[in-house]
Amino acid sequence: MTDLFSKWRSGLSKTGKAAFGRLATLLGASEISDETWDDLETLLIQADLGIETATEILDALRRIVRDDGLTRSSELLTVLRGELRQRLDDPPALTWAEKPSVIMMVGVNGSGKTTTIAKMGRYFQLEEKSLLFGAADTFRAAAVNQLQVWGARLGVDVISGAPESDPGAVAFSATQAGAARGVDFVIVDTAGRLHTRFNLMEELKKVHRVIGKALPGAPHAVWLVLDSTTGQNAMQQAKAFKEAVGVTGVILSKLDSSARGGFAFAVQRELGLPILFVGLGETMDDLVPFDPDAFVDGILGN
Ligand SMILES: Nc1nc2c(ncn2[C@@H]2O[C@H](COP(=O)(O)OP(=O)(O)OP(=O)(O)O)[C@@H](O)[C@H]2O)c(=O)[nH]1
Ligand SMILES: [Mg+2]
Repeated sequence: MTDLFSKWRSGLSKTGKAAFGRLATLLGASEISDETWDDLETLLIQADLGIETATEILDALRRIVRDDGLTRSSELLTVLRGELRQRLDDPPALTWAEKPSVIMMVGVNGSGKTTTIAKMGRYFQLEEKSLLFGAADTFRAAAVNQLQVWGARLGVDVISGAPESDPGAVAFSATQAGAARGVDFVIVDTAGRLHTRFNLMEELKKVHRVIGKALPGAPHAVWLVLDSTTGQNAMQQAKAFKEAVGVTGVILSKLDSSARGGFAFAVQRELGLPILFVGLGETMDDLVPFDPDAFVDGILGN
């Protein structure tokens, strides 16, 4: 547990230093003034909370300050911590009724899908689950290779097709193979695509449908990997993917590289999708279940 906590802490150090770190100075030992409010507003927006969330939090803080008669700006920090925490849901417990459970990974180019699949593999293996990967990113030969390298390290078989073969066909074979072999999980990698590219989004829908043909009820989860450093722009992507393939959960990658971090709040508010895991680095051990308390502590510091 201590280990996991320090991972959050060090993973979020960039956000802590850059966006939220200035809070300590801002909310020093002074009286609350108009300037405090102005600075706080700027800071929350810069931290990528999104205008709506930032405004809501400021309104709530003003109300509490008025009702409780707070005068010291240092007292605001505690209130802020509570307001931030309250806006994040605990991730739902994941339950897997089917064997295999098929998970499809989607997202724009370079968001971290393939790396996250390796991390998921590691995560499930620690839970003593068996896996199979499907390399349905047939767009680039290097993509299949990348997954195979991770597969070899983990000892997970990778089902792939010939270069430039149909991604649906690969997803179909992987799902069927997973069922035939009786593994616990099949994780299907897909090619990164811009949410604005109509044909590519249609192709993704087809991959989704074909998985369902290979195994009725599959995929059992569709996880969207969002790059935390993208900030508010990722919201449009997320909505498009959600609409196209019924995303069931979000993974925030590269939270360790993000200087903002407030993105998680916007995801929670605007997408109505649970944040399940976060990526805090590039190795296969750098995936942790989303923990709202650790997250808020990590960005605000203690
Ligand atoms: N720092 C950091 N880097 C990450 C994280 N997740 C992924 N990366 C890096 O981001 C880059 C892209 O990751 P990929 O997993 O290849 O992304 P992808 O979504 O599969 O990319 P495409 O298949 O091209 O769409 C790689 O250099 C990864 O090492 C993370 O949580 N933290
Ligand atoms: Mg990839």
